[in-house]
Amino acid sequence: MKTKKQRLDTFERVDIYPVISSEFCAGRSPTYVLEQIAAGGAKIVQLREKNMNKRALGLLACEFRRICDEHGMLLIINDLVDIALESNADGVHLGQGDLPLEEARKAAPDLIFGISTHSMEEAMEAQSDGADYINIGPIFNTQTKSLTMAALGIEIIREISPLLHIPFTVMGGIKSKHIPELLSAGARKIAMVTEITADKNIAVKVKELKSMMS
Ligand code: 3NM
Repeated sequence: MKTKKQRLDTFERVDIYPVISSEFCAGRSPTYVLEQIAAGGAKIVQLREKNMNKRALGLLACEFRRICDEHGMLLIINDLVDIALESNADGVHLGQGDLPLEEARKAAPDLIFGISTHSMEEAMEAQSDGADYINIGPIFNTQTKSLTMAALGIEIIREISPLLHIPFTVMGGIKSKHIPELLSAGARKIAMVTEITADKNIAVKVKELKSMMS
């Protein structure tokens, strides 16, 4: 099993952060999509399933673990610490309404914990609560998640990033055309769902995105 330090070292090198939900895989299986993402050279994946029963999700997470191990990729599970432990994942991504970080950490001290944040206040709170990384979003409008708040816009990255001493990802409506402006605002880790998982040729897409970031 990897140590938390090894996991964080790999996380530091992440550029593209693909998030897979089976409902956004354009009719293909999530494991096929993960194989393609791995072939494109991604170093991390998040499994985000909101409507799957626990047994099916546990099995899928174990399949993801096997594929991630073959490619030296980190596996992050959305929301569920028990599924992350059962599948030997590297971390958990928590939303604002999920299990409090302190409690989650007690259950899984060696895992990386990321937290979704949607404002300066939430970002500062997650950092002081001890998150290993945060996500800032939604940067642009997205149909992928029903969010009550308006898109934050790129400027928020310039405002929040100087105050962070932990890594951060950005997310929400991000397409390849946005990469240059996100980079110039200070983003270095870019999380995407549909731009990657709904693409016809996922491996080529991931390679393109990575080359835009290097
Ligand atoms: N969380 P796409 S935005 C799952 O801002 C999720 O916290 C967000 O999907 C947040 O890349 C989002 O297809 C969906 O727009 C992002």
